[in-house]
Amino acid sequence: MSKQNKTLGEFIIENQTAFKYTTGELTRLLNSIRLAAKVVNHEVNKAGLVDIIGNAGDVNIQGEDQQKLDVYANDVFIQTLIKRNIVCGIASEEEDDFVSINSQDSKNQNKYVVLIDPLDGSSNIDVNVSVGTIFSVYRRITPVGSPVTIDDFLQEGHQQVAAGYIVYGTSTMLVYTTGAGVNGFTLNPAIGTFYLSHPDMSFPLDGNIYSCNEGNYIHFPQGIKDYIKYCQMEEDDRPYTSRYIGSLVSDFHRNMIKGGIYLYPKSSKNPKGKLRLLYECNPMAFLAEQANGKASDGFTRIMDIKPTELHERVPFMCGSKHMVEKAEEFERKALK
Ligand code: AHM
Ligand code: MG
Repeated sequence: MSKQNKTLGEFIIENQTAFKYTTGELTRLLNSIRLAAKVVNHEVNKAGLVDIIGNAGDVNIQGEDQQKLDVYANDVFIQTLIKRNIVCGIASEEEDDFVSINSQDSKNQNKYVVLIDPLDGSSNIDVNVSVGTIFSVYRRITPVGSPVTIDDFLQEGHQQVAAGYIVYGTSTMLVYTTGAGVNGFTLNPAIGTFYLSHPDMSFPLDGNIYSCNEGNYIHFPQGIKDYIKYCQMEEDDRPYTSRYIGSLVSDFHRNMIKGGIYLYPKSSKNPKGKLRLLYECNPMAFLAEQANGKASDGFTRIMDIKPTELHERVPFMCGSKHMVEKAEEFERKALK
């Protein structure tokens, strides 16, 4: 069988021995995420057909309206992981606090915690634009068998053991890393199987796409404004082209394939940035670095930031290495 014909299930099993802490637990965890992704994909795909779009009426901890599919995706991922008894804790963008999980015998022996954004970019759902799921996995640091604590979730990004995303796009893909490169799998919806379609994904070192919400330009820090002007300048291989879907997973996915940079800087509107460190930026940073790219807050490597709260926000830039380095250079220059 050629490498491209491999299914995600086969790939996970074949690669579990390469993972240094292997006990089969991470394999079961990834298989559960694969299953939940298929269930959510089914629902996302019929969003235009049934009366499921629109606000659920709840407001989450960040003061944003939740949409029905956000709630649905949250339930599917959390319930799938809880019922299979493979994690000891879950934190989600849609939950104010982390969930501590007890196994049937009430002594949870599981080692992993999962942090998840069940449906990112959900403001795009009702206009039929791609959305995504982002996940991040850590080994707990508190003793196995005891209830998880906030410390198990507030770990630096470089401690991640796995991270990935699902993009519900023109085709649905699951892309993940366990620290040995990045591989992408495309769902064949007819038979409900993910196939390895994008082995060893890698950001080109340079690119010509910049992705940011330029509507916020006036509120950006000077260094970011200068970098955007640099992208637009007629010189060498520039001007670059601007592409912004407003759906992090989709913008990241395109930039990884074509070469580009995604920026969500801090601004006077969002003084700490908008994106969440633990379940948006860290997993994307892990994937970026594993794919020869780079992720930072403009000054510091994202995966070196010490988290202080579950729903913490950070400025974020991520993508082709040379492009991120250039944007950092402008940020530093503007401070002098
Ligand atoms: P969400 O978690 O509320 O969906 O917000 C995250 C999304 C990202 O997917 C996207 O890149 C960004 O917010 C878009 O924000 P904006 O509309 O301010 O440009
Ligand atoms: Mg989100």
